[in-house]
Amino acid sequence: MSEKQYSLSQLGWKPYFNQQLNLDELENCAPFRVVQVFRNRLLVWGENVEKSISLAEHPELTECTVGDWILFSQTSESHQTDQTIRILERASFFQRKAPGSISAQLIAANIDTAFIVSSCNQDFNLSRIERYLALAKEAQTEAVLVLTKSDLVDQEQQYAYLDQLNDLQPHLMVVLVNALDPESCKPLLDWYKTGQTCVLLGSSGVGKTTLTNTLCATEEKTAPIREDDSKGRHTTTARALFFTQSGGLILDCPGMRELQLTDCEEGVKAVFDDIQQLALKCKFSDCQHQLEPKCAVQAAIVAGTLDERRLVNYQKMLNEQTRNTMSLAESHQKDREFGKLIKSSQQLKKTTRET
Ligand SMILES: Nc1nc2c(ncn2[C@@H]2O[C@H](COP(=O)(O)OP(=O)(O)OP(=O)(O)O)[C@@H](O)[C@H]2O)c(=O)[nH]1
Ligand SMILES: [Mg+2]
Ligand SMILES: [Zn+2]
Repeated sequence: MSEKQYSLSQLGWKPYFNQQLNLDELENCAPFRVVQVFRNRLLVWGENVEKSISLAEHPELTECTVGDWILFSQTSESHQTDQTIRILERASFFQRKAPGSISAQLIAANIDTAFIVSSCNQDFNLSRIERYLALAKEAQTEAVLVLTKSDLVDQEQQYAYLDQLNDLQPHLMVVLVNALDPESCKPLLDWYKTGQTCVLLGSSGVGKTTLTNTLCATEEKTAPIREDDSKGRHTTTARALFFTQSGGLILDCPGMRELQLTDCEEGVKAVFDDIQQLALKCKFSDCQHQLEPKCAVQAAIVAGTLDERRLVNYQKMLNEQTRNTMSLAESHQKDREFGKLIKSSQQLKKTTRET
């Protein structure tokens, strides 16, 4: 445990969390925010204090993700013997299907703004951007698109990227930056007021850590959580929260090679609201927008007002999230049935022994 200089509100504490505490808890407990998750421990920050929590001693906290608030009882002055009361209900959370598994993986919790980072080069991909936007919509979190490496393209190319994003979503907030230049990143600090938490989401190499370093106070460099990858590049391997110069918090994440959606129906539908609206005008209420007559969606594609790529991506994302959500629900059901089976066989053994 070490002393630090931050208040709960600087750490993102809000009335939403305070309301979850009863009078006794308000008096005798202390909330701590998860700043970093390691294999066997959590780094947490509380009022003017930082501490490391062993997951072996607190297995109930294995489910925690960065940004979570944990309530501990304060049984001693030194905070050494604190008991976990509970993980507080999340105001928002980001999740995806864990790569190589059917389970969901929590990416971050209690986020105010999502910075979707893409660079002005071959990484720029509208379908991928739509994927991140759906994630942010599902979490009911404000999304800002950050286009990095603006210094590597000329103005004409910059406008071409901006035009594509404007066509994608006319009111999408877009900030073009050279992540290495503090002056160019200044507009981003507007989203980092004290008590606000932003997450950086995007593929590997787009400049999330560079942005973090530029936006943070100099002593908050993110170097310790970066490793050399096979190509000798530094790549982020763990999610962590940092204070920025303007007093807000920023969560740097490892680049996502695969962002498979799960439990994200509302998010996907919100990102493709234009298609949803068109579908209301199709002749058949269950129109698949393929070869059906009087399909308003296909008519919009023919008229050039809807990009066919968008329809393809919409259907792909919707099917994917339905499939992933169902496999997860099925696996939970199987777990429950297996649990019941074990319980009833134990019961049977007990009754057989007793009789
Ligand atoms: N010229 C230029 N280079 C940039 C910019 N942003 C990032 N870079 C460079 O791009 C490389 C990758 O940047 P990182 O910040 O490590 O990328 P990342 O998104 O954190 O990558 P992962 O940790 O692997 O997810 C580094 O060499 C940066 O110096 C930019 O705006 N302009
Ligand atoms: Mg990084
Ligand atoms: Zn249709």
